[in-house]
Amino acid sequence: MARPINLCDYERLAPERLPALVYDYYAGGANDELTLAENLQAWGRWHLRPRILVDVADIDPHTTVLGHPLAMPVLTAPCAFNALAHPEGECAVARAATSAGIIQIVSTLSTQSLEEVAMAANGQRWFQLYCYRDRGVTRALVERAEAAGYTALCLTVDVPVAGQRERDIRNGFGLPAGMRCKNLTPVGLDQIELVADDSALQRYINELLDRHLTWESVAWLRSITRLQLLIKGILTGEDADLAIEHGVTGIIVSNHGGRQLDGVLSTCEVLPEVVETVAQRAEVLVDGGIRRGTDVLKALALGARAVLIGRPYLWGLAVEGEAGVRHVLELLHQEIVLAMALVGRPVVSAIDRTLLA
Ligand code: FNR
Ligand code: LAC
Repeated sequence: MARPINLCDYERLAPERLPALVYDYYAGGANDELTLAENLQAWGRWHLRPRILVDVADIDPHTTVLGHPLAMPVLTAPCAFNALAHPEGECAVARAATSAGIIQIVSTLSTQSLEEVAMAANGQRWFQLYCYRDRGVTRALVERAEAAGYTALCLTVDVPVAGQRERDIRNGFGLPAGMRCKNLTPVGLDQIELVADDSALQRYINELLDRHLTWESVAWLRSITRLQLLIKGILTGEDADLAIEHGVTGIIVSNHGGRQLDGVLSTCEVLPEVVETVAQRAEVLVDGGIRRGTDVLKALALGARAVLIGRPYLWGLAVEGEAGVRHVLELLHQEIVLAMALVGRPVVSAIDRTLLA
């Protein structure tokens, strides 16, 4: 294929660059992958209402999220094990996100340590937190993220137990020899060794992450850090309400890219309910199936402050390392600018519900 010209082109190229085990881990979802497919299709069900004869000579896709400037309303989602795509892993993503002027959210399960990623580029970054059963382990991760200059914590709440990812079970997914979850090296929990006919990641999550996690845990987390706190994985108005009661300033509507509970609604369909309940008391972000500039505009029109992209940057990383991630972000930027021009909304604040039919 010639040079990719959109995000899906990168996805089509990725299988040539990745072992099947890695491709399936990145691409796959839980069980029948119904929600995975829904996430992609749901954005296409909304249609745009363009305004005409608006001066679109200058298009400005800048915005802020929780007070942090963003060159466009996009962040990179926390995805585990970026080194499976390219040896420069999370550090390459850090450099690409910084040059694009956006925020990188670094996974607890990164293959380079949170300190190494922080040293790789001077942009803004947030830390995605998985709570280990051992609260001492969790607290140490939070303290390290603070010390390394991360400006917010995203607590992921949709993995009390691991989803059933059948591709990973069939493939026997785990990390190759020598690859570690470096953030956990100090406590000796950094290995996810291959096991035949089972997902070593599923075992790891089920053994080590805290399935007792409740709102009390959120209160505890709120009490041990001054960092801004977001919850990632909210899918109902009821839970959005509780999150705000617990001092959360950002809510990420997410179904983990269809990798946890198969059969939940697409995030596009859930977003309006959450936005309505939140009623401006917190900022709402969304991820899942965003592949086009018009998808980003639709998410904003439905009330999201910004979106996260997951798999598209992993495909860029797999195909061309840092340059691939940069290109993915440039392509999305160009598509956002073009879409804003064609719908006659030259600034982000002009994108509202009247854009959609
Ligand atoms: C993820 N996701 C994820 N989320 C999280 O909070 N911590 C993590 O470590 C991971 N790891 C991870 C690995 C891989 C390979 C994927 C594809 C996803 C979920 C991720 O942050 C995000 O919610 C989805 O990827 C968004 O959907 P799209 O953009 O991939 O469709
Ligand atoms: C995943 C976990 C690690 O989605 O969040 O693979």
